[in-house]
Amino acid sequence: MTDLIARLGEAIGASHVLTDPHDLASYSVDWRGAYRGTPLAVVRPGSTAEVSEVVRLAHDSGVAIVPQGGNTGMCGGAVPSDDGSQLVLSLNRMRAIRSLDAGSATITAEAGVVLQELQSAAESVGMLFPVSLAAEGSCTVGGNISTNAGGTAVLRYGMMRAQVLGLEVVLPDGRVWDGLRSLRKDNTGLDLKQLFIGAEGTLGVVTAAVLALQPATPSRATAWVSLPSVSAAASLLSVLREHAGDWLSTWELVSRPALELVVAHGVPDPLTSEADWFGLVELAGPAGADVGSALEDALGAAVEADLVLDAAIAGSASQRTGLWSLRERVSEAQESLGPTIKHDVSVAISSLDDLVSRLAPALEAALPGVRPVIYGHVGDGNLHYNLSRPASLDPDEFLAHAAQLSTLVHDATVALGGSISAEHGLGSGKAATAASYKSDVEVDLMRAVKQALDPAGLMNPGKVLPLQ
Ligand code: FAD
Ligand code: 2HG
Ligand code: ZN
Repeated sequence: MTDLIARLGEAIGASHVLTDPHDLASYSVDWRGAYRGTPLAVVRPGSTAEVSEVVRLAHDSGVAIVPQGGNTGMCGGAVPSDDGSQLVLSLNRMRAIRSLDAGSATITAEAGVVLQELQSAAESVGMLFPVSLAAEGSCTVGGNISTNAGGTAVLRYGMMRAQVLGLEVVLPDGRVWDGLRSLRKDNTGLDLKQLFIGAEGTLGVVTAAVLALQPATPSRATAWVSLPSVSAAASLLSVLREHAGDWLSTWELVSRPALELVVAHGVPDPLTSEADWFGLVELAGPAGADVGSALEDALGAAVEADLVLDAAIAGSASQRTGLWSLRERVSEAQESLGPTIKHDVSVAISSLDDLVSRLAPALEAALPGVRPVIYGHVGDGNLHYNLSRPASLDPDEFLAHAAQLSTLVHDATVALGGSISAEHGLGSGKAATAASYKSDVEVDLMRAVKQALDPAGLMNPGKVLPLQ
């Protein structure tokens, strides 16, 4: 291995091949501290040619590679194994915006560009890059593509997959596939880029992408609402769509326990409602669009129909930021309670109420006092059904129940025709679980694709598909 490290140093510069345990620390653990590994080394190539050379050298030595972007993933996908045998390939030096074409509404960005930098680049030419999530100050284009990230504007713009027009990928043997096309229409055979989107680095390293931009939406109207039930939240979606049409860009749900956590972290709640459910609505339109009136009309109709109990509409940019914090800071606030058993499930919007009402008694019976902290992207049928520990248990005692509790959540979701991973992917944490719910045919197809692209099994092994 000393030989490989030396050759990697010759290829990309010794200062970009990290082996000192102190330098490896932040690349070896995910942001929650839930997944830990020990890399052989961390390599930080600065160009596609360097990524290609690193992957080729590793391939020729039979060494596995774990691509890493902002390391904000939820399922351990960017964390190496703990046996010191895998190279972490960080994309954080590949941060160039290669081109920006406002006329064609496209941007070509390298994989290490941070999502917020991409959004700012789009804004600089009066356009919008619509994928938005609370980790946007750290997560990267390559990570967003590789996890097919969702976020808070999916109901209007779709997930990351919907934004990708073209990709550049370094294949597991080091060859470069230049698929950086910016075409809206291209029916010349298989749409190969789709294989790499959501593949979590198991089929190759994404080095750059052509992404579609949208018209800017400078007119915004934002409200925080309280609701009588989850079924009201689902019905409200139709009312919002009736009144706002395509201006509806966000409809997010927050349960009372989730709200209480954020409020305890200092974010003020503008409502004094005793309700069990709350939500964030945002309409966004072009300059001059009367989104404010549309929001007031929609909420008026929702109050009439007993779907909304109370509402606070942001009157300024700072109030808007405050309302967004009530939703976006839940994840961080829940972390302060200690280990969380996370679930990222989706069902049809009409089944959300059923899911929540089935699970509450089942979880309480399995572990009395367990605390569901439910929130998520209700407009997409996607809930983060996260569990915090009962006061009576210490963290290890609580985590000993993880498998049993997660099986209850996942079984109920699948029984309703849902998915056990709506937007976070599988990583190492959920690979085996997902395979257990898929048919043999589906798992065989996934293995066949992996075998075709990565016959040596060196690209992020054990992620997405469990090792055989
Ligand atoms: P990483 O964590 O570094 O990697 C994720 C996976 O992609 C790994 O398997 C890794 O190997 C692979 N990968 C990374 N870069 C490449 C590349 N260039 N080529 C090939 N493979 C690569 N996610 C959502 O979908 N919606 C949300 O609303 C959301 N909110 C979040 C809020 C918070 C506070 C946090 C911390 C995370 C949130 N996430 C959310 C999860 C996370 O931000 C996303 O999964 C994000 O897309 C990961 O990007 P990253 O650059 O951090 O990737
Ligand atoms: C969100 O929607 C993220 O806030 C994070 O997807 C969810 O931390 C989580 O479980
Ligand atoms: Zn989410």
